[in-house]
Amino acid sequence: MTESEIQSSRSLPPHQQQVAPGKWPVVGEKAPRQSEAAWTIALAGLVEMPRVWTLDALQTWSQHEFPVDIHCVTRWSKPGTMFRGFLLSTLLECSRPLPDARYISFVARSDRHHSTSLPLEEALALGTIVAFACDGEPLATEHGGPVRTVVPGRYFYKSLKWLERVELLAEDRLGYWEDEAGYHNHADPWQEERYITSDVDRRLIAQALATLDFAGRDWRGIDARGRSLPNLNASNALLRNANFQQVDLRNARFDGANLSNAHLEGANLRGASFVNADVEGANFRQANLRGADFSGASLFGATFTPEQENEAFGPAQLDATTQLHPKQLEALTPVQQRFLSPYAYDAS
Ligand SMILES: Nc1nc2c(c(=O)[nH]1)N[C@H]1C(S)=C(S)[C@@H](COP(=O)(O)O)O[C@H]1N2
Ligand SMILES: [Mo]
Repeated sequence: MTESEIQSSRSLPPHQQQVAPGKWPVVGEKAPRQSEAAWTIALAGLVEMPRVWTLDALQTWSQHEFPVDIHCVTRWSKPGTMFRGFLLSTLLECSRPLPDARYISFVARSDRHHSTSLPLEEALALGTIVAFACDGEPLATEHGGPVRTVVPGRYFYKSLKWLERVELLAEDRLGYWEDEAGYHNHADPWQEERYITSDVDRRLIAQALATLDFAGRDWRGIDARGRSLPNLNASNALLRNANFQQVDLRNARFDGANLSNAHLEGANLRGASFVNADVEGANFRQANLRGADFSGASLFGATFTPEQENEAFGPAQLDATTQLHPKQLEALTPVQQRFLSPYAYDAS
């Protein structure tokens, strides 16, 4: 087979297009921070032994070739790109992550301290590479030279140019694009996880995420997993099929909002307000609902506790401060009714 036959035999993720041979678009920052200081790479955070290496030292480590299919979220792909370097796991072996380290953040030697993050386990399982060369040449500056990370199997914004710092964290710290532009934090191109919402003005969503003001917005299907949105104001917002799994939504206001079929599993909804909201079919398993107010909310088909064994999410947490009227339980399955009845009372 010729090279082009090999390339076309490989299927691309949905809605991606292969770049012309020899082409490689430059995306985002074009150059690292100007600095006289020697280039060093630090490994910090939740590790037994924090380390700092000079670039020269790292470059002497044994290197290998790794073929990678690049998929940029802006819809170009460059399959079969050959990166040269070593695996992230090699770097981590030297410092031994502590048991609490669940996330890894890569920070760039760039003016805006550009960064991106991944669950640590995922970064390792995907075979993240610390790369110094590409297709037989040292990495060009605009493509992250002298050293970048490459994460196979994720959109290319998870691959950081000009690596300066690797930090292990207990809690996730959203990366630059993920935070500023609403890029999806999971970024799997095969699932088209491009943006946390599909058809919204990105500046609008960036602004709303920064100010925590979703009031009255139509953001059906928004995927906000892994965010932290305490005190969010989402009154009267249209949030059907939204995904707020494991999101910090303490004291959030969803009064009058439409959350039908929304995913709120594991969310922290302590003190959240759902007054007159539509939460039909919404999933509240394992959510913290202490102090949450469901006055006047429509609960048809909503779930709060598993209906079967071995479900990923356990029962929600409620207590005497959760506001729920016995009448509201009538719209629920018997399993849900039995679970909720100790917490429902008539406050009038
Ligand atoms: N330091 C830094 N790394 C970055 C970016 C950036 O702006 N700054 N952009 C990301 C994005 S969105 C993409 S698609 C790739 C682009 O890499 P390239 O310019 O080598 O194609 O780098 C990623 N890493
Ligand atoms: Mo990108």
